[in-house]
Amino acid sequence: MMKFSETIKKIVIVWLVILIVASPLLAQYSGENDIISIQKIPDVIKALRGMNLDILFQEKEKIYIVAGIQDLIKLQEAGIAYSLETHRFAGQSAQSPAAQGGINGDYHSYLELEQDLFLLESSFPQLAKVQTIGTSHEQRQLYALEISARVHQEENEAKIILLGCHHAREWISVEVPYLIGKHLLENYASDQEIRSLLNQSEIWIIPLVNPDGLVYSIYTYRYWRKNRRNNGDGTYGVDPNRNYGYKWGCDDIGSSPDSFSSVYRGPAPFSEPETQAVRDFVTGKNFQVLVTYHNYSQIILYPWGYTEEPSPLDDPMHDMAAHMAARMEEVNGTPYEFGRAGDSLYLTNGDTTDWILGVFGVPSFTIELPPVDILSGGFYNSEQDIIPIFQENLPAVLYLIDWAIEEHSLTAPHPPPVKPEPLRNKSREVIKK
Ligand code: 0X9
Ligand code: ZN
Repeated sequence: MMKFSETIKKIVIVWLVILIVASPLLAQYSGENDIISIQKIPDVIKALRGMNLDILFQEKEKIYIVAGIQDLIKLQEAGIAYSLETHRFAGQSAQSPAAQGGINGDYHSYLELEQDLFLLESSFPQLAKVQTIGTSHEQRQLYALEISARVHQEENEAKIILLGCHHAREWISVEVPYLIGKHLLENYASDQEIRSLLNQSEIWIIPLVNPDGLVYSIYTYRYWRKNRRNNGDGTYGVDPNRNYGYKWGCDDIGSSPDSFSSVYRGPAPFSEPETQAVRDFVTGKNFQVLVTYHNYSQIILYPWGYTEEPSPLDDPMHDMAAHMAARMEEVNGTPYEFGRAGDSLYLTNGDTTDWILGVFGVPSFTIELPPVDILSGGFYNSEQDIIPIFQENLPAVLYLIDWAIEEHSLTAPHPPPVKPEPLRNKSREVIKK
């Protein structure tokens, strides 16, 4: 019979062997994916369809993909050859951002944003209010900043909502809505146009929908996209922009039922605390219009995303996007394309804008911020570009606030008719004349 101490020794050795063998796989599962390239040949393109891979960009002859271990296994099983490209793109992260504000430079971390939102509230107490609208998987607060003249009074005003950072690696999408809010507050007193807009509207800004993902992207793995749900099978993350409840998972084109996928749609519509918070916040607020910021591509997209067919609001949203693009280009000469999401980019289901239009009938836009492609930086924008990108996006928002005010005035119930005053002698005299 084996002695008790020998048994323990054997168990420990077996566990050590398991840990050593499994650790590279575990590292992969935690999200440390690679960039790979695949030759663009018709049979391969056909085979890639329906695999729901995280496609970064395409060149004439190659497709570049962010791939985790499960994706690599899938490709191997399908007999598709790939090359590792991670090192080729590592140089871009070295160029940006500089170290002055921590490893994320001038970009906001979760804590920096939290601090700056409360700073805006305390600097502009009559105009700004911060509200917690929910909590993420890892218990971070999800914040909404309300901006309006007489912010503490309940008023029946036009409402517009700006969202940022559904996708962790899209850092510029935090900055643009935050800086728009800051600009509106800092210029209310001096800028007649902004004063007039804020006197008649409420602007709601949720600059960081996916704080856990952002933290992971800053400190662990720059290309992380999803949130940080522990899927319980060794994989992490749900794509928040596949988790909204309209046409959720209607097919597997652009969203995936597989937990390892970077476009995993989650176990159920609105399964995620982050999307639940947006849903519960938006429901019942009667917004006139929504913008959600992403990057990259320099394009303004509107629903539908789940089909190539036009939505009932296709014409007005096309006109609005055209207006926005024209105003944006005037600022720095940056061209933004525009078009129907499912038609112009690719099909997806469960995204924010389809849900807003599908459930509330409200026009909604995805703005894919710069750069235009991966060769111009992809998910990286240099710190010097943060302000110009905000500046070129500002006139689009001013236009939308104005549009929302007009729309609200047409749809809001009119105030009760003023009771005519009894005619006084003087008036009678006038009538007599
Ligand atoms: O895929 C997305 O969620 C968005 N692009 S990103 O590169 N930022 O991830 C685009 C969503 C727009 N909707 C559709 N294309 N349906
Ligand atoms: Zn995105």
